Amino acid sequence: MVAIENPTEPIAAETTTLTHITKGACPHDCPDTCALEYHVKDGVLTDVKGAISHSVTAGVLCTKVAKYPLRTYHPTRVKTPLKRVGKKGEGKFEPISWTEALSTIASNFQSIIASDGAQAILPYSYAGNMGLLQYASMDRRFFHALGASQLDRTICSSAGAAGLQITLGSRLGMDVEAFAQSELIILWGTNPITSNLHLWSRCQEAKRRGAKLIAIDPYRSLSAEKCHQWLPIKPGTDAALALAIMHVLIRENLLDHDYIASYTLGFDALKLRVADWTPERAAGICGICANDIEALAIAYGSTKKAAIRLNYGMQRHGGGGMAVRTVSCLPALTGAWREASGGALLSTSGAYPIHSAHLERPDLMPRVEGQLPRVINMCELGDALALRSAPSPRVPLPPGERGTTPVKALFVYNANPAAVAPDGNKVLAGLAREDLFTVVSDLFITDTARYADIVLPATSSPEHDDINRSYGHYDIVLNRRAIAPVGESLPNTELFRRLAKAMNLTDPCFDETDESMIRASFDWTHASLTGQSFDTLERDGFLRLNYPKKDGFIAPFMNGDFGTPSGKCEFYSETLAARGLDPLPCYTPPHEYDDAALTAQFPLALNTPPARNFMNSTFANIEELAKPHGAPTVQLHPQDAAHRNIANGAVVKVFNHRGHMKLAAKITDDTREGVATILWGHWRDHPGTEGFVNDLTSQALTDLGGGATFYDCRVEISLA
Ligand SMILES: Nc1nc2c(c(=O)[nH]1)N[C@H]1C(S)=C(S)[C@@H](COP(=O)(O)OP(=O)(O)OC[C@H]3O[C@@H](n4cnc5c(=O)[nH]c(N)nc54)[C@H](O)[C@@H]3O)O[C@H]1N2
Ligand SMILES: Nc1nc2c(c(=O)[nH]1)N[C@H]1C(S)=C(S)[C@@H](COP(=O)(O)OP(=O)(O)OC[C@H]3O[C@@H](n4cnc5c(=O)[nH]c(N)nc54)[C@H](O)[C@@H]3O)O[C@H]1N2
Ligand code: SF4
Ligand SMILES: [Mo]
Repeated sequence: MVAIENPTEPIAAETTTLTHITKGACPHDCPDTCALEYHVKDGVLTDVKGAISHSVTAGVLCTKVAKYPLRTYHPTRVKTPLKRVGKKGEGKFEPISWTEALSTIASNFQSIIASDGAQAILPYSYAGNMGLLQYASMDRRFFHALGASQLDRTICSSAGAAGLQITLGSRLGMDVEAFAQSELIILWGTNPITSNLHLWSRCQEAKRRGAKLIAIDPYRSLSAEKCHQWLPIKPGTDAALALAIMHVLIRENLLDHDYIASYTLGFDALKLRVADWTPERAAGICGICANDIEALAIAYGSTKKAAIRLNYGMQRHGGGGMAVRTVSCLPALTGAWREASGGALLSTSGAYPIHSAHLERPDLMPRVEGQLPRVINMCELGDALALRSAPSPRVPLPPGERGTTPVKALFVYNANPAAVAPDGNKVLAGLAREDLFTVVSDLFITDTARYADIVLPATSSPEHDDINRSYGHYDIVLNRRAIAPVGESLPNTELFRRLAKAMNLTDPCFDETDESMIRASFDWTHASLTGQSFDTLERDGFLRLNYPKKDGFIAPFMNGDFGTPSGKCEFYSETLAARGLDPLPCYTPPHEYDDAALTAQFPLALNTPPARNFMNSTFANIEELAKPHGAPTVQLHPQDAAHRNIANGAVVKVFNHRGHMKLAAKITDDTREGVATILWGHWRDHPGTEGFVNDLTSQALTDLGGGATFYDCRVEISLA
């Protein structure tokens, strides 16, 4: 028997053997933000299912979350606060009480503030949990009130977000469900079978209806393999390809002149810009033959129901911001935005009227001589911990003392920088500093937690309440706690509420409950929520925002409505011109390709996209998911392997001037010539390996948005 639990009541010890179902939201860093059902029997989470009534989820979950109880009840869950008793990195800890943990943190923070100022404290968090409360609420209030250094959270999407903002004026895009009706789908730098399952199911539906699917990717990913055509582009050259597509569209007059005249800015300048971007010119850069480029452009320009799913592959290069900007110009040329099943989708995260000023309280930040605390770009953590200042390119540091304050305390939550941050050797050297006081809140002893002075146990989503937006659809999804916290673990909100008390922070915002924050997370008076209420969200577990619709699907730009300064899709951007940047779409080569000496020494490009069974480094410690993936390998094209006398299965050393990794080679033409691919997500110290993927990657930043350049990375490979 199944009973629906009243989610607002406290969780009592179960006296019956009924299965209770509580509505949840997947908190992981995935565009799908599935609506979940937590199945609980006798107080124990027995199963997690996808909500059938939620149209995007449609009752289907990925393997990772379908096995969620394995993670929630994993024997290695951290169940109490811990203090370090071994050397940093050794991973030896002893349990302590919450009282001792909080007072140790408070006294260390207080003495660091007294000696070096609050900017010597650096919070480091990302999207281990994307619930609005667990991602950014009480934690931000706490660090703002302290006056700690600010963290620029750039590791994932800031380059693409900047590219979209310049061109479209917002982070909006196609409705994921409309892909099922598309006639042509271009998967451009994305592998949805791995990273966007509910988009892939719509692509399959479109394929069954006769749509053509094309993947543009240097690697024949699981998704590329199932497309009609795979175009193995050289990494980091997507903008050149897009410029040549525009050239052909204009030459062949495959344009929607009315859409261009009504809703775009700068067409004449764009026409001049792409005049010499012939397919032949782009072919020399992209490594795709001119005929294929021509055919792609003609196919693209021949239907309005042409959908581009662009994603992070193209962004993680020096020119990543401009690449996204250039690709996102395409649908305005052909008028594909007029159809719900045409257009482009990178992110929908800009759709939500989030009350972030209330949740995060940036007004609590103190000003010194009129200046807010410095900003440190998270991609530059290695440099920041090397006692040098790490100014953000977006927020220049004021000259003087404030810029050179060393980082003396690091507070990590929702993140695992020892594994995920670039230039890993520098990050580890920083984490190993004896004079760095490190706190890590996590569910597990991750690669980062091994370096912590204090580890704090965190809850998983069935153990706390939250409210979620999505970056892949237009729904709000509510998460209600279904079970009691495992051990002494706490939600991030409660952890920072208690820490604020321990540090004598008296602002009443530190007393606000999770329930009050959940209800205040969105501006319910905003046009996108007209006719909606918290009560309907509570009843159904999810609700869809109001945006203009066509054929039942959201079609955000069918009547223009761009969020740019001109209100148009800006082929020409005055904003870029004012910043001294190229105002028109252009091709910026990757940092490490442009460097002839580096390319000679390290002739291969390293591509490290995520593995299917993991979520970044999350889940890689769950045997049932890690085992089917197997040990990490470096995939190498047969030609590249032959040049180096490398046989399939041989142990090789992948190296550059930053670091190395030893692992087994897999010889395959799934990866294009000149590109070595490692599916990423394993933790450090995987048996049979030495070194680590992110010891090879660079702290260099993208052209726009100060983003990470993980895939802009030259290496050489030799037999180990
Ligand atoms: N299972 C699983 N799902 C995930 C994640 C995970 O770790 N595991 N991570 C989540 C997160 S944080 C994110 S940001 C998203 C990422 O989502 P996506 O960006 O869709 O990432 P991938 O699915 O790896 O697809 C990236 C593809 O880009 C290709 N690529 C690399 N360089 C280039 C290039 O220069 N040009 C082009 N055209 N392609 C290139 C890679 O070979 C790869 O196939 O996925 C999310 N979902
Ligand atoms: N080489 C290479 N490196 C990459 C990438 C790549 O493609 N290639 N991708 C990059 C991208 S796109 C991203 S987004 C980053 C991801 O980097 P991170 O956001 O650091 O992602 P995870 O590795 O999943 O680490 C999240 C951690 O948060 C913990 N966590 C989960 N929920 C909670 C909670 O409620 N409270 C607390 N306190 N902790 C919680 C999890 O257990 C996990 O250890 O990695 C980047 N690094
Ligand atoms: S990780 Fe993505 S696909 Fe899997 S349950 Fe969560 S939102 Fe859905
Ligand atoms: Mo990401």
